[in-house]
Amino acid sequence: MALGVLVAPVALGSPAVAAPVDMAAPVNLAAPVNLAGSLKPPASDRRDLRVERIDLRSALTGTGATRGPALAALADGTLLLGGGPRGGTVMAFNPQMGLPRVLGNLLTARERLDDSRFAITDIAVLNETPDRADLLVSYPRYQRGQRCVEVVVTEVAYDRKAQRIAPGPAWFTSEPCVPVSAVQHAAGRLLAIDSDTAYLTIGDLGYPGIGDRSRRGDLGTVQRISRGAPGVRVSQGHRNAQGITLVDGTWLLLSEHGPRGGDELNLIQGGRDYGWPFVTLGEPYSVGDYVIPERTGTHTGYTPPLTHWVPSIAPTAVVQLPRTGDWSAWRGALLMGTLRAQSLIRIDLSLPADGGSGTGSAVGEDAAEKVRVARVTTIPVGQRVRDVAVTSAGVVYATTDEGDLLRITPRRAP
Ligand SMILES: [Ca+2]
Repeated sequence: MALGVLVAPVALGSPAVAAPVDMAAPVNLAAPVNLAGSLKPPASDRRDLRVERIDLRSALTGTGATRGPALAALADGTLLLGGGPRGGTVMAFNPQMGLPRVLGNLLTARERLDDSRFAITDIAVLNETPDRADLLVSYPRYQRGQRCVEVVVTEVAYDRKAQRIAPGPAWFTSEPCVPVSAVQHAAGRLLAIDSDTAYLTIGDLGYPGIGDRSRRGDLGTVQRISRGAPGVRVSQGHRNAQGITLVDGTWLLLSEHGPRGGDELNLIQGGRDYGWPFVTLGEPYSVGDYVIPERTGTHTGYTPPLTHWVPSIAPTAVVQLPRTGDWSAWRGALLMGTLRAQSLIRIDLSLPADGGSGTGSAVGEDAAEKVRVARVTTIPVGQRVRDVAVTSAGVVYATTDEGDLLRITPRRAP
Protein backbone atom coordinates (compact mmCIF):
# COMPACT_ATOMS: atom_id res chain seq x y z
CA MET A 1 0.00 0.00 0.00
CA ALA A 2 1.73 3.16 -1.21
CA LEU A 3 0.48 5.58 1.38
CA GLY A 4 1.16 9.23 0.89
CA VAL A 5 2.22 8.85 -2.72
CA LEU A 6 0.83 11.35 -5.15
CA VAL A 7 -0.75 9.65 -8.10
CA ALA A 8 -1.31 11.23 -11.48
CA PRO A 9 -4.56 13.19 -11.79
CA VAL A 10 -7.50 10.89 -12.43
CA ALA A 11 -9.23 10.98 -15.77
CA LEU A 12 -12.42 12.85 -15.01
CA GLY A 13 -14.56 10.95 -17.44
CA SER A 14 -17.56 8.87 -16.45
CA PRO A 15 -20.10 7.11 -18.62
CA ALA A 16 -23.18 8.23 -16.73
CA VAL A 17 -23.21 11.88 -15.82
CA ALA A 18 -25.36 14.73 -16.94
CA ALA A 19 -24.30 17.87 -18.71
CA PRO A 20 -23.88 20.92 -16.50
CA VAL A 21 -27.26 22.42 -15.83
CA ASP A 22 -27.88 26.11 -16.22
CA MET A 23 -30.75 27.22 -14.06
CA ALA A 24 -32.63 30.43 -14.61
CA ALA A 25 -33.52 32.40 -11.50
CA PRO A 26 -35.84 32.05 -9.75
CA VAL A 27 -35.43 28.32 -9.40
CA ASN A 28 -38.46 26.48 -10.71
CA LEU A 29 -39.25 23.67 -8.31
CA ALA A 30 -41.40 21.99 -10.96
CA ALA A 31 -38.28 21.40 -13.08
CA PRO A 32 -35.92 19.24 -11.05
CA VAL A 33 -32.29 19.10 -12.01
CA ASN A 34 -31.73 15.62 -13.37
CA LEU A 35 -28.18 14.46 -12.77
CA ALA A 36 -28.71 10.82 -13.62
CA GLY A 37 -29.00 11.09 -17.35
CA SER A 38 -26.66 9.47 -19.82
CA LEU A 39 -25.18 12.61 -21.40
CA LYS A 40 -21.44 13.10 -21.24
CA PRO A 41 -20.37 16.51 -20.03
CA PRO A 42 -18.52 18.75 -22.48
CA ALA A 43 -14.78 18.15 -22.26
CA SER A 44 -14.26 21.69 -21.03
CA ASP A 45 -16.12 20.94 -17.79
CA ARG A 46 -14.03 17.85 -17.09
CA ARG A 47 -10.91 20.01 -17.31
CA ASP A 48 -11.98 22.50 -14.67
CA LEU A 49 -10.30 20.70 -11.81
CA ARG A 50 -6.99 18.97 -11.24
CA VAL A 51 -7.65 16.02 -8.91
CA GLU A 52 -4.73 14.10 -7.39
CA ARG A 53 -5.25 10.92 -5.39
CA ILE A 54 -3.45 10.14 -2.13
CA ASP A 55 -3.89 6.69 -0.58
CA LEU A 56 -5.67 6.99 2.77
CA ARG A 57 -7.09 3.48 3.17
CA SER A 58 -5.78 3.14 6.73
CA ALA A 59 -8.27 5.86 7.81
CA LEU A 60 -11.36 3.98 6.57
CA THR A 61 -14.04 2.64 8.90
CA GLY A 62 -15.62 -0.78 8.29
CA THR A 63 -15.15 -3.59 5.84
CA GLY A 64 -17.08 -4.04 2.62
CA ALA A 65 -19.15 -0.84 2.68
CA THR A 66 -16.33 1.33 4.00
CA ARG A 67 -16.74 4.92 5.13
CA GLY A 68 -14.24 7.68 4.44
CA PRO A 69 -13.03 9.75 7.39
CA ALA A 70 -14.33 13.10 8.58
CA LEU A 71 -11.96 15.91 7.61
CA ALA A 72 -10.84 19.29 8.96
CA ALA A 73 -7.86 21.52 8.10
CA LEU A 74 -5.55 23.42 10.43
CA ALA A 75 -3.96 26.71 9.38
CA ASP A 76 -0.58 25.15 8.48
CA GLY A 77 -2.25 22.66 6.12
CA THR A 78 -2.22 19.73 8.54
CA LEU A 79 -5.36 17.67 8.05
CA LEU A 80 -7.33 16.13 10.90
CA LEU A 81 -9.17 12.90 10.16
CA GLY A 82 -11.91 11.17 12.16
CA GLY A 83 -12.77 7.49 11.73
CA GLY A 84 -10.34 4.61 11.27
CA PRO A 85 -11.04 0.91 11.85
CA ARG A 86 -12.44 1.62 15.36
CA GLY A 87 -14.68 4.47 14.12
CA GLY A 88 -13.74 6.94 16.84
CA THR A 89 -10.06 7.57 16.08
CA VAL A 90 -8.73 11.09 15.50
CA MET A 91 -5.66 11.26 13.24
CA ALA A 92 -3.34 13.98 11.95
CA PHE A 93 -2.11 13.83 8.37
CA ASN A 94 0.31 15.90 6.36
CA PRO A 95 -0.39 15.24 2.67
CA GLN A 96 3.31 15.66 1.86
CA MET A 97 4.53 12.73 3.90
CA GLY A 98 3.87 9.46 5.67
CA LEU A 99 0.96 7.71 7.28
CA PRO A 100 -1.84 9.32 9.27
CA ARG A 101 -0.73 9.69 12.88
CA VAL A 102 -3.14 8.38 15.50
CA LEU A 103 -3.82 11.05 18.15
CA GLY A 104 -6.33 9.12 20.22
CA ASN A 105 -9.64 7.32 20.26
CA LEU A 106 -12.96 8.76 21.44
CA LEU A 107 -15.29 5.76 21.16
CA THR A 108 -15.07 2.53 23.12
CA ALA A 109 -16.20 -0.77 21.60
CA ARG A 110 -19.26 -0.65 23.88
CA GLU A 111 -20.32 2.72 22.48
CA ARG A 112 -20.75 1.51 18.92
CA LEU A 113 -21.88 -1.44 16.85
CA ASP A 114 -19.66 -3.08 14.24
CA ASP A 115 -21.04 -0.91 11.44
CA SER A 116 -19.14 1.71 9.44
CA ARG A 117 -21.87 4.27 10.20
CA PHE A 118 -20.78 4.24 13.84
CA ALA A 119 -17.92 6.63 13.16
CA ILE A 120 -16.92 10.21 13.80
CA THR A 121 -19.23 12.34 11.65
CA ASP A 122 -17.34 15.64 11.77
CA ILE A 123 -14.45 17.61 13.23
CA ALA A 124 -14.45 21.41 13.62
CA VAL A 125 -11.58 23.64 14.72
CA LEU A 126 -12.62 26.14 17.42
CA ASN A 127 -9.20 27.80 17.75
CA GLU A 128 -5.56 26.89 17.31
CA THR A 129 -1.98 27.89 18.04
CA PRO A 130 1.24 26.15 16.92
CA ASP A 131 1.17 24.18 20.21
CA ARG A 132 -2.48 23.20 20.54
CA ALA A 133 -5.90 23.22 18.97
CA ASP A 134 -9.37 23.06 20.50
CA LEU A 135 -11.65 20.87 18.43
CA LEU A 136 -15.28 19.84 18.38
CA VAL A 137 -15.96 16.23 17.38
CA SER A 138 -19.36 14.68 16.68
CA TYR A 139 -20.40 11.04 16.45
CA PRO A 140 -23.40 8.74 16.93
CA ARG A 141 -23.11 6.91 20.26
CA TYR A 142 -24.75 3.58 21.04
CA GLN A 143 -26.29 3.24 24.49
CA ARG A 144 -25.94 -0.49 24.98
CA GLY A 145 -28.33 -0.81 27.93
CA GLN A 146 -31.26 0.83 26.13
CA ARG A 147 -30.06 -0.27 22.66
CA CYS A 148 -30.51 3.23 21.32
CA VAL A 149 -28.46 5.88 19.50
CA GLU A 150 -27.86 9.57 20.21
CA VAL A 151 -25.73 12.22 18.48
CA VAL A 152 -22.94 13.50 20.72
CA VAL A 153 -20.69 16.55 20.36
CA THR A 154 -17.66 16.79 22.60
CA GLU A 155 -14.82 19.25 22.88
CA VAL A 156 -11.37 17.74 22.32
CA ALA A 157 -8.01 19.26 23.23
CA TYR A 158 -5.26 18.50 20.72
CA ASP A 159 -1.73 18.77 22.15
CA ARG A 160 0.33 19.34 19.02
CA LYS A 161 3.69 18.87 20.76
CA ALA A 162 2.81 15.54 22.35
CA GLN A 163 0.68 14.58 19.30
CA ARG A 164 -2.26 13.36 21.33
CA ILE A 165 -5.82 14.32 22.11
CA ALA A 166 -7.77 14.49 25.36
CA PRO A 167 -11.58 14.63 25.51
CA GLY A 168 -12.99 17.75 27.12
CA PRO A 169 -16.51 18.80 28.11
CA ALA A 170 -19.51 17.46 26.22
CA TRP A 171 -21.35 20.24 24.41
CA PHE A 172 -24.46 18.43 23.26
CA THR A 173 -26.31 15.10 23.36
CA SER A 174 -29.40 14.71 21.18
CA GLU A 175 -32.75 13.50 22.50
CA PRO A 176 -34.59 11.21 22.23
CA CYS A 177 -32.19 8.27 22.16
CA VAL A 178 -33.52 6.31 19.17
CA PRO A 179 -33.86 2.50 19.47
CA VAL A 180 -32.05 0.93 16.52
CA SER A 181 -30.16 -2.13 15.41
CA ALA A 182 -28.03 0.04 13.09
CA VAL A 183 -27.74 3.81 12.99
CA GLN A 184 -28.83 5.75 9.92
CA HIS A 185 -29.21 9.46 9.07
CA ALA A 186 -27.15 10.68 12.02
CA ALA A 187 -25.91 13.77 10.10
CA GLY A 188 -23.81 15.32 12.91
CA ARG A 189 -22.08 17.91 10.75
CA LEU A 190 -20.41 20.87 12.46
CA LEU A 191 -19.62 24.45 11.50
CA ALA A 192 -17.51 26.44 13.97
CA ILE A 193 -18.52 30.10 14.25
CA ASP A 194 -16.02 31.18 16.92
CA SER A 195 -14.12 29.65 19.86
CA ASP A 196 -17.33 29.14 21.85
CA THR A 197 -20.04 28.53 19.26
CA ALA A 198 -20.88 26.15 16.42
CA TYR A 199 -23.78 24.99 14.31
CA LEU A 200 -24.70 21.28 14.39
CA THR A 201 -26.96 19.25 12.11
CA ILE A 202 -28.92 16.35 13.59
CA GLY A 203 -30.58 13.86 11.24
CA ASP A 204 -33.81 11.98 11.84
CA LEU A 205 -31.84 8.83 12.90
CA GLY A 206 -34.44 6.77 11.06
CA TYR A 207 -36.88 7.48 13.90
CA PRO A 208 -40.37 6.15 13.06
CA GLY A 209 -41.95 8.93 15.19
CA ILE A 210 -40.25 11.74 13.24
CA GLY A 211 -43.67 13.03 12.10
CA ASP A 212 -44.73 13.72 15.70
CA ARG A 213 -43.36 17.09 16.80
CA SER A 214 -44.09 16.30 20.45
CA ARG A 215 -41.86 13.21 20.35
CA ARG A 216 -39.08 13.97 17.89
CA GLY A 217 -37.17 16.38 20.13
CA ASP A 218 -33.84 17.40 18.60
CA LEU A 219 -34.10 15.04 15.63
CA GLY A 220 -34.12 16.69 12.20
CA THR A 221 -32.88 20.05 13.44
CA VAL A 222 -30.04 22.54 13.10
CA GLN A 223 -28.78 23.56 16.56
CA ARG A 224 -26.61 26.46 17.65
CA ILE A 225 -24.41 24.94 20.36
CA SER A 226 -22.07 26.54 22.90
CA ARG A 227 -19.72 25.44 25.63
CA GLY A 228 -21.58 25.00 28.91
CA ALA A 229 -25.00 26.00 27.63
CA PRO A 230 -28.02 24.15 26.22
CA GLY A 231 -28.32 23.92 22.45
CA VAL A 232 -30.66 26.38 20.74
CA ARG A 233 -32.81 25.05 17.93
CA VAL A 234 -32.33 27.13 14.79
CA SER A 235 -34.53 25.25 12.31
CA GLN A 236 -36.31 21.91 11.90
CA GLY A 237 -37.68 19.53 9.28
CA HIS A 238 -34.28 18.27 8.02
CA ARG A 239 -33.95 14.58 7.15
CA ASN A 240 -30.19 14.03 6.95
CA ALA A 241 -28.07 17.17 6.52
CA GLN A 242 -24.56 16.04 5.55
CA GLY A 243 -23.22 19.49 4.71
CA ILE A 244 -23.30 22.94 6.32
CA THR A 245 -21.40 26.09 5.43
CA LEU A 246 -21.52 29.84 5.91
CA VAL A 247 -21.25 31.70 2.60
CA ASP A 248 -19.47 35.08 2.65
CA GLY A 249 -19.83 35.04 6.45
CA THR A 250 -23.56 35.66 6.07
CA TRP A 251 -25.60 32.91 4.43
CA LEU A 252 -25.99 29.59 6.26
CA LEU A 253 -26.44 26.78 3.73
CA LEU A 254 -27.32 23.15 4.30
CA SER A 255 -27.17 20.14 1.99
CA GLU A 256 -29.43 17.24 2.87
CA HIS A 257 -30.46 13.82 1.68
CA GLY A 258 -34.10 13.45 0.70
CA PRO A 259 -35.95 10.14 0.50
CA ARG A 260 -35.82 8.41 -2.88
CA GLY A 261 -34.65 11.65 -4.46
CA GLY A 262 -35.59 15.09 -3.20
CA ASP A 263 -32.05 15.92 -2.07
CA GLU A 264 -31.95 19.60 -1.12
CA LEU A 265 -29.75 22.67 -0.79
CA ASN A 266 -31.35 24.89 1.84
CA LEU A 267 -30.80 28.46 3.00
CA ILE A 268 -31.26 28.36 6.76
CA GLN A 269 -33.39 31.03 8.42
CA GLY A 270 -34.11 30.98 12.14
CA GLY A 271 -37.40 29.39 13.19
CA ARG A 272 -38.22 27.85 9.82
CA ASP A 273 -39.52 24.33 9.14
CA TYR A 274 -37.95 22.71 6.06
CA GLY A 275 -40.67 20.12 5.67
CA TRP A 276 -39.45 16.62 6.51
CA PRO A 277 -41.33 14.27 6.85
CA PHE A 278 -44.47 16.18 5.85
CA VAL A 279 -43.40 17.18 2.33
CA THR A 280 -40.60 16.08 0.02
CA LEU A 281 -39.80 16.62 -3.63
CA GLY A 282 -38.67 12.99 -3.77
CA GLU A 283 -40.70 9.99 -4.81
CA PRO A 284 -43.16 8.02 -2.65
CA TYR A 285 -41.79 5.61 -0.07
CA SER A 286 -42.66 1.95 -0.05
CA VAL A 287 -44.50 -0.08 2.52
CA GLY A 288 -41.93 -1.10 5.10
CA ASP A 289 -40.00 2.19 5.10
CA TYR A 290 -39.59 3.71 8.57
CA VAL A 291 -41.77 6.70 7.76
CA ILE A 292 -44.17 7.58 4.95
CA PRO A 293 -44.04 11.26 3.90
CA GLU A 294 -47.48 12.88 3.95
CA ARG A 295 -47.03 14.43 0.49
CA THR A 296 -44.43 13.76 -2.22
CA GLY A 297 -43.52 15.78 -5.31
CA THR A 298 -44.39 19.02 -3.53
CA HIS A 299 -42.93 21.34 -0.89
CA THR A 300 -46.00 23.51 -0.32
CA GLY A 301 -46.47 24.87 3.17
CA TYR A 302 -42.80 24.64 4.22
CA THR A 303 -39.64 26.61 3.43
CA PRO A 304 -38.58 25.36 -0.02
CA PRO A 305 -34.99 24.45 -0.94
CA LEU A 306 -32.84 26.75 -3.08
CA THR A 307 -32.55 23.80 -5.44
CA HIS A 308 -33.14 20.07 -5.33
CA TRP A 309 -32.16 16.85 -7.10
CA VAL A 310 -34.30 13.96 -8.33
CA PRO A 311 -33.14 11.24 -8.46
CA SER A 312 -30.79 11.32 -5.53
CA ILE A 313 -27.16 12.45 -5.74
CA ALA A 314 -26.65 11.97 -1.95
CA PRO A 315 -24.96 15.31 -1.18
CA THR A 316 -22.33 15.55 1.55
CA ALA A 317 -20.03 18.34 2.69
CA VAL A 318 -20.21 21.73 1.01
CA VAL A 319 -17.50 24.43 1.12
CA GLN A 320 -17.17 27.88 -0.39
CA LEU A 321 -14.13 28.34 -2.62
CA PRO A 322 -11.82 31.27 -1.82
CA ARG A 323 -12.62 34.48 -3.68
CA THR A 324 -8.91 35.25 -4.09
CA GLY A 325 -5.81 33.41 -5.30
CA ASP A 326 -5.94 30.42 -7.64
CA TRP A 327 -9.72 30.07 -7.26
CA SER A 328 -10.52 33.73 -7.98
CA ALA A 329 -12.08 32.93 -11.37
CA TRP A 330 -14.62 30.72 -9.53
CA ARG A 331 -16.01 33.84 -7.81
CA GLY A 332 -16.79 32.25 -4.46
CA ALA A 333 -18.73 29.29 -5.87
CA LEU A 334 -19.62 26.34 -3.66
CA LEU A 335 -18.10 22.89 -4.08
CA MET A 336 -20.19 20.00 -2.72
CA GLY A 337 -19.36 16.31 -2.43
CA THR A 338 -21.76 13.50 -3.34
CA LEU A 339 -21.93 9.81 -2.51
CA ARG A 340 -24.30 8.36 -5.08
CA ALA A 341 -23.37 10.69 -7.96
CA GLN A 342 -19.64 10.15 -7.25
CA SER A 343 -19.04 13.74 -8.26
CA LEU A 344 -18.20 17.17 -7.02
CA ILE A 345 -21.00 19.64 -7.64
CA ARG A 346 -20.13 23.26 -8.36
CA ILE A 347 -22.91 25.61 -7.29
CA ASP A 348 -22.85 29.27 -8.31
CA LEU A 349 -25.12 31.46 -6.20
CA SER A 350 -26.69 34.78 -7.02
CA LEU A 351 -26.55 36.83 -3.83
CA PRO A 352 -28.22 40.18 -3.08
CA ALA A 353 -25.81 43.05 -3.76
CA ASP A 354 -26.58 44.75 -0.46
CA GLY A 355 -25.66 41.64 1.50
CA GLY A 356 -27.60 40.37 4.45
CA SER A 357 -28.56 42.19 7.60
CA GLY A 358 -27.17 39.52 9.90
CA THR A 359 -25.13 36.37 10.10
CA GLY A 360 -26.14 32.79 9.51
CA SER A 361 -29.64 32.04 10.71
CA ALA A 362 -30.25 35.72 11.58
CA VAL A 363 -30.23 37.08 8.01
CA GLY A 364 -33.03 39.41 7.04
CA GLU A 365 -36.10 37.94 5.33
CA ASP A 366 -36.01 40.37 2.40
CA ALA A 367 -32.35 39.67 1.65
CA ALA A 368 -32.81 35.91 2.04
CA GLU A 369 -35.57 35.88 -0.55
CA LYS A 370 -33.10 37.23 -3.11
CA VAL A 371 -30.64 34.33 -2.74
CA ARG A 372 -30.76 32.11 -5.84
CA VAL A 373 -28.89 29.21 -7.34
CA ALA A 374 -27.59 30.55 -10.64
CA ARG A 375 -25.84 27.46 -12.02
CA VAL A 376 -25.16 23.85 -11.07
CA THR A 377 -22.28 21.94 -12.68
CA THR A 378 -21.42 18.27 -12.13
CA ILE A 379 -17.74 17.29 -12.11
CA PRO A 380 -17.37 13.49 -11.90
CA VAL A 381 -14.55 12.05 -9.79
CA GLY A 382 -15.65 8.39 -9.78
CA GLN A 383 -15.63 7.98 -5.99
CA ARG A 384 -18.06 8.51 -3.12
CA VAL A 385 -17.03 11.85 -1.58
CA ARG A 386 -17.52 11.77 2.21
CA ASP A 387 -16.09 15.07 3.43
CA VAL A 388 -14.55 18.21 1.94
CA ALA A 389 -12.33 20.90 3.47
CA VAL A 390 -10.46 23.91 2.12
CA THR A 391 -7.13 24.96 3.64
CA SER A 392 -6.12 28.55 4.35
CA ALA A 393 -3.73 28.23 1.36
CA GLY A 394 -6.73 27.52 -0.85
CA VAL A 395 -6.23 23.80 -1.48
CA VAL A 396 -9.40 21.73 -1.40
CA TYR A 397 -9.19 18.20 0.03
CA ALA A 398 -11.86 15.53 -0.02
CA THR A 399 -12.03 12.09 1.59
CA THR A 400 -13.76 9.20 -0.16
CA ASP A 401 -15.41 5.96 0.94
CA GLU A 402 -12.98 4.15 -1.38
CA GLY A 403 -10.02 5.29 0.75
CA ASP A 404 -8.49 8.14 -1.18
CA LEU A 405 -7.72 11.67 -0.15
CA LEU A 406 -8.39 13.88 -3.19
CA ARG A 407 -6.25 17.01 -3.56
CA ILE A 408 -8.26 19.42 -5.69
CA THR A 409 -6.97 22.57 -7.36
CA PRO A 410 -8.25 24.64 -10.29
CA ARG A 411 -6.74 23.56 -13.57
CA ARG A 412 -7.55 26.76 -15.42
CA ALA A 413 -10.04 29.58 -15.42
CA PRO A 414 -13.48 27.93 -15.75
CA1 LIG B 1 -37.30 20.09 2.74
